[in-house]
Amino acid sequence: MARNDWHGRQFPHPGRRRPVIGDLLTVDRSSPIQSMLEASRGLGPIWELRVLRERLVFVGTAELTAELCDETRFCKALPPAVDALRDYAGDGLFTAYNHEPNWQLAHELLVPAFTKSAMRSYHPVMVETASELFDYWERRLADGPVDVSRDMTKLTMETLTRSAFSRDFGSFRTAEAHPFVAAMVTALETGRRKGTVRTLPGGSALAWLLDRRYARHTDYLDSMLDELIATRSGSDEQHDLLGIMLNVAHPETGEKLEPVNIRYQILTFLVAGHETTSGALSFALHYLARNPDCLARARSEADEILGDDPTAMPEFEQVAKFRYIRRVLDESLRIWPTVPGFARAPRESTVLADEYRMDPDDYAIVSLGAVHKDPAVWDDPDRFDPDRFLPGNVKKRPPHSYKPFGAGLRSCIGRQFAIHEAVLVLATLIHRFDFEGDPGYDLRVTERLTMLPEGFELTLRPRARSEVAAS
Ligand code: MNH
Repeated sequence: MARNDWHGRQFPHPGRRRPVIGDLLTVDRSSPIQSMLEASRGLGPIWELRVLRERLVFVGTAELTAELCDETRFCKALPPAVDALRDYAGDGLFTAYNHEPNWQLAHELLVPAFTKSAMRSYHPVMVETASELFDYWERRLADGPVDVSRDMTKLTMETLTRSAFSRDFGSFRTAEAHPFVAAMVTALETGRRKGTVRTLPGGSALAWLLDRRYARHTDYLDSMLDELIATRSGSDEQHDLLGIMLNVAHPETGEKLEPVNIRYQILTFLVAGHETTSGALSFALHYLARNPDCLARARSEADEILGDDPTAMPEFEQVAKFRYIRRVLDESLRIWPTVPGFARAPRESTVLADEYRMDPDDYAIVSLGAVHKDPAVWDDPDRFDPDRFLPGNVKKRPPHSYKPFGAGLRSCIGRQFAIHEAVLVLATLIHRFDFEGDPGYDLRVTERLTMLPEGFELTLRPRARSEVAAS
């Protein structure tokens, strides 16, 4: 039986299905996620798309998501677009199959690097990097508005390379993004296309051609990884993620990560660890610029905690006190989950929703864009309202109705890291700067591996000490 056959069960699909290409015409190449979501409206809680030989089954309700998040019955699955990333990320944490021993080993070795106490050691790096971005902005005020996604990506990339690999990428010394970003986006895009062409007759030849065409980028990534590791060989320190990967043995088995797996993990952290947070920050700034009342509340919280000096930076313990700003972040990730979905497969044959038989080689994709706006759970779902995340309101909602960091054992290892960084940056940014968006700007979202606002600019104005004190 073919993978994802669901016992021959058919699900609703958008109109216009064609022979051979299936629902390909409903998928816009430049914004596949958004066009697929758009096409699924009105199809009900579960729907499917066929793209060439691939069949994708999506769920879009909190109720079905809750069932799929039950770890006793379901586990992570890798849909083709994620599977294709294995060319670059192999059995690294994000792309490993559940049964691969390197997942367990890397998970156990690296979880200590993501505990609350570990966050304490990244905090000064996050503070320093955010200050550098703000100084960089102040030096360039005369250049006009800033491109928010571009600069948030610089910031999160720099924070990640400094905290995980103790490496300064020099992002604030030039206006352009680090060449790694372009190389990565191209490599991943190639991976995604390869995932599609491989399902065609003669697909592996096409995949090889794609590889050749983009060899320059993958060579660049390779040499960057080599260099990153080479600068650390011979040292046995374990103060960052790279140090742990190179030098720590499992306390019980004594096993260490193999060099090839370390390369996969570095690439995984570079990719998983920056664009996701950058998008979350950019969407949050978009909504703050659009909602003056929310901005006023967020700013008064920042001013109260940080005091009169607009350049003040928080202590580690203070970051958890920005409760309203945290709700702004949560609400932004509800409306625009920067990782738009995740896939789940049954551990053993089972029946989903008492109705749909699933075998372990069937999988469902949780469409977060739909689940986070499920009208059964979210009132007026398109409205931006951070107070949905007041503890009393969270308790009233069914579990698993909000899943921006995925589910279970394979959920996001970097969640605390992302939240600490994003809250810190939002609080200090609105404390130090006043900003204005272009009132004529309509949110456009680009899709790389994650979702990012496109063409979103802010005009910044540093706040004076007297102004902060008066507020
Ligand atoms: Mn992250 C897995 C979302 C920030 C490293 N991340 C996941 C998954 C989601 C996710 C969803 C689960 C995917 C799946 O089930 O297939 N991650 C996010 C979001 C942000 C984020 C929305 C920011 C906002 N992630 C980060 C950061 C890091 C990171 C920061 C690293 C520093 N994420 C990972 C890794 C995994 C992951 C590694 C894979 C974990 C595993 O499978 O063991």
